[in-house]
Amino acid sequence: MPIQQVVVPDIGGAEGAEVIELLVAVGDQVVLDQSLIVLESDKASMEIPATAAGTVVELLVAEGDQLAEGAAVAMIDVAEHIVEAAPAPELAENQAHVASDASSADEVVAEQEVVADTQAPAAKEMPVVEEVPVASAAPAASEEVAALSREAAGEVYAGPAVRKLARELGVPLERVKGTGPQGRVLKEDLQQFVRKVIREPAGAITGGMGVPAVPETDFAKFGEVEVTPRSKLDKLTAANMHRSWLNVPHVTQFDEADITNLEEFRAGLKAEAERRSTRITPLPFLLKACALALRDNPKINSSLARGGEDLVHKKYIHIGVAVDTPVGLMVPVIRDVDRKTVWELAHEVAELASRARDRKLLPAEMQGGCFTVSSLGTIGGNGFTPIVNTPEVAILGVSKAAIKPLWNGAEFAPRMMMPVALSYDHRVVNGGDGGRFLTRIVSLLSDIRQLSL
Ligand code: CAO
Repeated sequence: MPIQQVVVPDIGGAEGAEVIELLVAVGDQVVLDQSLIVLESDKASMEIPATAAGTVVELLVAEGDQLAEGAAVAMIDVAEHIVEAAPAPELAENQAHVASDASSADEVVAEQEVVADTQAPAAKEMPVVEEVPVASAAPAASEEVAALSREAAGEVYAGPAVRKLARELGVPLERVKGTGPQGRVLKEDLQQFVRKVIREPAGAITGGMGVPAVPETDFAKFGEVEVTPRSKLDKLTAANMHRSWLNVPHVTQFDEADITNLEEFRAGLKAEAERRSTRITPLPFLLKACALALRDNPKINSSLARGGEDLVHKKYIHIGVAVDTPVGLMVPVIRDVDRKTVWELAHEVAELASRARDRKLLPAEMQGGCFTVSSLGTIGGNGFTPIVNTPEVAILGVSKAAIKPLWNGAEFAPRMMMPVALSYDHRVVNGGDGGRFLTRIVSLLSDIRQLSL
């Protein structure tokens, strides 16, 4: 039977990625597209799938290996008798096991670009690092001297990814105790350093104005508890939200869009949607409205650069859509929304959301967003304040539409009203900009004929 080599495919621009988990062993039978290993790069994690069904006869990688595009992963003895699409019962069971593991901390999932760099790992992931009293921003004098002399002597060993992360976090590498071979500073060491700094009493960090740590509580003292490790994606999202919350002065503005006519129009598209094997929800109309409003309000389509000295105006309109998945939040990005039809957008949202839930998104598919839409329309609630997905400067939160009485000048008429909330970065967007932008979106949704203009 032919032997097929599985290689690392295009991993979306990642220069090198570490093997962090082997999902199969030699002798395992695999189906087409079954994940073989999990790779983690600086920016994202992804699973490398089998390119054929068969038996794994050789695994060419080990945990910790660094791989680039084209690197050999495994050899598969291609078995013609194995049904490629539908897994055999025992394989299905195996896959269910893999899926149910998805909530464990060891499971790694693709992650959005913006959350990738500052994760604070859970205690169980921490390497054992001896207590070093240098975690505050004001280390003792002797440590300062030691750090400076290490720096001066060029003695800090760290890879380019760790150096980049340290630069982004503003951590002087020479102050981080490396636990790798020959004292090499690892990503975990940086994370440990940052974690310790964050946990230092506020006074130690900034002389009284830092973020006070929340003390740990022994919840078991008050009743039965169960402790589960958080998924990597959850922790990454938490780190990103925290960073955005601390950096961005948020303002949230609320409104309601009268989508009665949109809903009538959408109901009339159901048959056509079936013919096209797709579903049409309010979301693609929303995306279209956002794209037009972004085009008309370029400040919302910008990002801060050079520490706030410059504003980068993007001439493209790429919009991220928050997708709720069993392992956490992901934000695939739809490119050139302004140039796509509502049908194209409906198809793409469904396709990206489905691949997000299957953890098949490439890192590049979660990068480059200019603005984000977070829809809780199916879940309920009449409003929420979304957190800006930095370095974007605004995000739209959509809540569940409901029929409400609206005064039309003569009487109250039942109208389908959809609550929308725009959070924005007040360093860039002023109330007037935000107000104009949100009003434009509401106006476009209330009269969708304008979407075609
Ligand atoms: N009000 C009322 N009904 C709504 C609605 C709204 N604002 N938005 C969607 N719906 C309806 C849809 O029309 C659909 O009903 P019909 O089939 O009868 O038309 C139904 O709800 C289900 O929609 P959907 O969720 O399958 O599809 P979607 O296009 O609205 O959303 C996606 C796709 C990927 C955004 C969504 O599945 C999802 O993951 N949402 C959660 C995002 C999230 O977690 N945000 C919070 C991030 S911050 O923590």
